[in-house]
Amino acid sequence: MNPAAPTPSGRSPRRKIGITCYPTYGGSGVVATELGIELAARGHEIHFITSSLPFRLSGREANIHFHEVDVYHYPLFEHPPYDLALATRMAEVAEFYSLDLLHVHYAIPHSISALLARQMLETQQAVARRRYLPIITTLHGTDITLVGLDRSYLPITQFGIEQSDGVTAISSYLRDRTREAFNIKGEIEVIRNFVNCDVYFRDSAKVAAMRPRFATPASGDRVAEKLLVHLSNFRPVKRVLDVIDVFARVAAALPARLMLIGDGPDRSAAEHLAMRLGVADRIHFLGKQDNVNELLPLADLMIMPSEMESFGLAALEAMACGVPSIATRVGGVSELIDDGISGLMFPLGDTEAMAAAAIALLGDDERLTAMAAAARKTASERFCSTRIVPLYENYYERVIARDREAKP
Ligand code: GMT
Repeated sequence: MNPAAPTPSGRSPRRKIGITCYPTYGGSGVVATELGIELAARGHEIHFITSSLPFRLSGREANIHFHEVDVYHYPLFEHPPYDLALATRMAEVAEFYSLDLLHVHYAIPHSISALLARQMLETQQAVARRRYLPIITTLHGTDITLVGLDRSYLPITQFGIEQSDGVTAISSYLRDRTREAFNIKGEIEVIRNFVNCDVYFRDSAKVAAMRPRFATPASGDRVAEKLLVHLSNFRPVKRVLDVIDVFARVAAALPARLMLIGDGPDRSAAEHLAMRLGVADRIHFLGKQDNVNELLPLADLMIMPSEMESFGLAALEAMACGVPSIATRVGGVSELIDDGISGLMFPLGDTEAMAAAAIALLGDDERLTAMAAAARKTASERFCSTRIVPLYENYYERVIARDREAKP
């Protein structure tokens, strides 16, 4: 491998990095895509190898290339083998573009496809073309806490983790859980979720212009409506029905509206419950949205009552916009939210306590403003991309150097 030239900033060698993730809506895809965008902006050459264009990419960004994985459908295949098509494309892209490493997000099946690609490159027929391709796997959450624990996936998830050249987890909680559930002895680097604080922030003029579309402002004797928000992929683990329950209690106590951003399996159950509780006309079901950075700052409060969050990226994005969260004390959420200061945490399912806290907070402007400021401060001081992305760059260099030493 030739020594890499430095990036324009001179902070890190310019690397050619392949990134694979789920390109549709979901936290791991968001992190992978935002990471690619940030790395490209820092001068690295990024190659997304995915089944479709990741949803936050336009495909026209400088230093970013997109390689679509095409899966051949043959009538015999009841389940077309995407993992194999992905491995083949990974190996091709790595060879054709001389990638320095492959960074895969979400263990299943991406780490396994990457291992196959690495083996294909190592054992090419033409000896001169043989090379070692380092693989880094980033664990995000349900790949470990849910899917990976199913007996049909556990051994192969463990294999993918153990055979990767580097493994990162997005919280200490997830690192510890992975070690314990999969009996992993090797090192797992914790690199937490991040947010671009120049993109996610509250612009008062924009909020003043847009918020009236979602919540009625004060006028005459009428007090302003409060605006709550929830952002997720509406999977059962997100407990969207708890969001509706909390909101219905809040709306019974004070004038309020709710923005629901996202879509997924529990959407229709949420619509039914909203109708049954008589709050459907106070809820904006916005569906999947691309520019959530324009919507989040409009809100006063985020509701994240998840059954599990290994970190809670949605809450972080809201916090960067000055919106604190009412959240459940699960998984790695306490690594993000300082209870009582930058947000509030409750036991899973305690919608009564969540609603009571929301009502009290929304009725206390001074406390709400202080919590909003603390939320922004946490995001900007601890989780901005400017702080976290260099941790990935540094980790890449350590893995590449270690592999070079072990496999000269
Ligand atoms: O279930 C989701 O929220 C999607 C999931 C994923 O892997 O796509 O998100 C996980 O990764 C996010 C980004 O790293 C974390 O912030 C979320 O906490 C995590 N979700 C869960 O653990 C349920």
